[in-house]
Order: sequence, then structure tokens, then C-alpha cells
Amino acid sequence: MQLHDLEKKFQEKIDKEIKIEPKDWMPEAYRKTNVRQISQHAHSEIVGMLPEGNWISRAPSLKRKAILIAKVQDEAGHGLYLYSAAETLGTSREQMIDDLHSGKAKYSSIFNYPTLTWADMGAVGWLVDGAAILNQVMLCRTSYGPYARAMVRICKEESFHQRQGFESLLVLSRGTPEQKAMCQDAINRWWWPSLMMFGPKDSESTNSDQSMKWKIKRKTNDELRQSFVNMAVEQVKLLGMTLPDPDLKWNEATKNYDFGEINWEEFWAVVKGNGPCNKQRLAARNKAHKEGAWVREAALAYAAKKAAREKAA
Ligand code: FAQ
Repeated sequence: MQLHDLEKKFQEKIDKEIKIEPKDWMPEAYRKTNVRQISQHAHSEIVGMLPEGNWISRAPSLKRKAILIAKVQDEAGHGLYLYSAAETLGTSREQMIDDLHSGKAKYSSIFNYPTLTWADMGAVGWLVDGAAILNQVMLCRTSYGPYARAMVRICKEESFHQRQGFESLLVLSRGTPEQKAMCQDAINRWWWPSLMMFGPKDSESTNSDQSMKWKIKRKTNDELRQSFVNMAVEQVKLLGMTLPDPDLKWNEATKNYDFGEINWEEFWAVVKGNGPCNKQRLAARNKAHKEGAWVREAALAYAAKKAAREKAA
């Protein structure tokens, strides 16, 4: 079959909502953009363990500590499902991890901000996981089968993450004046970076058009960002707190909340490696990888011995 015919059949399959599976024919650019997005997503989950891991030893109670440990472990699991999904497209996990460690691969801008107080654990759960879920629910219907299936379980876990974050903030918001102030301060610092998680404006998004045609993405960056704003404006009222944007206003014509301009200079600086914690995050990942080398070597040696024993038997 000619390339043109293959491409036509491929698009027909997408249009009919038939999932693309690893052994199916696919355009090289489809393969490449899926590897790019899925591996960036996997890296985000893994680097995303660092800001929260920072508070495990300082959680205010045994219950909060147990919840936080479980959440951080969930993120590790998400990273693993996603690396496995990306591997089905023919790129090895080692390659993807090398690209992360060398600074070549991207991961979500949000994880380059510091977690300064305990309230940040609540704000990350509510806002960061909240933004992540909105984006990921649509990815349960993404056109690449292994990615879509991985997302189903991830979304179930993320929804628990968001609820625990909101509940943690709710407790602080009903606490002492100091606790209330800490809660508001965390919301103030995480609000704008959370809006940036959805990526550049649609007009600046280089990948969106093609990804929408291939149904890798089902909603655009701006559509998802708007849903997030609409959701957060209502939820923050339950906390008795405010969002740090004087331009937030209900728009009767569009039935959405209008919001202020995002600082795109800051966004691109963080994406390009110059955010508050980029260097610290990469150094931590490189160190962990180096220190874990003996575990990988031991597992390989054990697998080789086991295989040799089975062959001899
Ligand atoms: N940060 O053309 P677009 C989580 C890059 S998981 C850094 O619009 P696209 C769980 C983009 O890669 C959070 N870079 O790109 C958790 C592209 O560069 P490239 C992660 C960004 O792919 C919670 C360029 O800008 N979620 O939070 C960002 O169509 C709590 C142009 O952008 C996912 O990864 C950014 N924010 O749309 C864990 C979901 N935004 O690659 C721990 C899957 C854009 O051409 C604790 N990913 N860029 O060099 C997606 O849905 C999409 O990739 C978007 C970006 C929507 C993120």
C-alpha cells in the first residue's frame, strides 16, 4: 500500500474511534508525538514525587504522613505505567530516563516550584492534582490504546489525591489565624503555576492542532484551563479563601469566569530550565539514579541466575 493510502486508513480508524495499538501501522510523527507526550508525562510523575517527598518527614500527624506516603507512592506507580506505555512505541526506558537526566526531555513546569509550608501539601493536592485530573480524564479517551488504558487507573488515584488535598486545606482554613494565613499563602503561590500546567495559549501551542486531529488530545489547552478556573472559583468559596486574581469575574455571555493574564515569560523561563527549583530537581533525580544502580544490577544478576537455573533444569 502507498504511504498516502496508509495515512488515509489510519485517519479513518481514528475518526471511527478505533484505538491504535502498538503493532498497528502509524505515521512516524504520530509515534513521535506520543513518545514525546507520554514520556514527558511519565517524567512529570516521577519528578513530581520530589516536592511532596520533601514533607513526608515533617507531616503534622501519623495520619497525614501515611496519606502523603501513599500519594507519593502512587505517583511512582503512575510514572511506571506511563514509561511502559511509551516503551510499546519502541523507545527504551533507559533512553527516556537518560533524556530526563541530561535535561533534554521536558517535564511539567509545576514541579519546579518549592513546597515551603505544610499547607503546600494541601494546595498541591487540590490545585495541581485538580489540574492534572482535568487534563487526564480526557486522556482516558486518547487514541493510543496503551496510553488510554494506563490513564484509567491513574485518574482513579488522582481523584483521591485531589480530595485529600482539599480536605487538608479545609482543616487549615478552619484552624488558628496562623493556619488560615498559611492556607491562603499556599493558594496564592500555587494558583498561577497551576494555570500554567495546561501549557501555552492555543494560539501558541505548536502541537495542539495535529494532536487534536489524531485525537491524542481531546480538548485544547485553553478549554481545559477554563474548566479548571470555573471549578476552582466555586471550590475556593468552601474554604473561605480567595484566588489571587483581581480580574476574576463571571461572564454571563460566555458562562465562564474571565481571568487575568498569565505571566508567560515566567512560564517559558521555567520550561527552559530556569525556574526556582529546576537544577535541584534534576540533581536529585540524577543522584537517586546513581545511588540505585546497585539495585538494578542486583535484579539483573538475579534474573540471569534464575534463567540459567531454569535452562539447566
Ligand atoms: N510544562 O504544543 P503544546 C501530574 C511544552 S502530571 C513544561 O501545547 P502539548 C500528576 C510542550 O511539551 C502533570 N512544558 O504541547 C502529579 C511543548 O514542547 P515540545 C503532567 C510544557 O504536548 C500531581 C511546548 O511546551 N501532565 O501533575 C508545559 O500539545 C501531583 C508547546 O506546548 C501531563 O503531562 C508545561 N506545563 O500540550 C504528580 C499530561 N506545557 O514537547 C505529582 C499529558 C507545554 O514540543 C504530584 N500531557 N509544554 O518540546 C499533555 O496533555 C500535554 O503534553 C500538555 C501540553 C497539555 C501538557
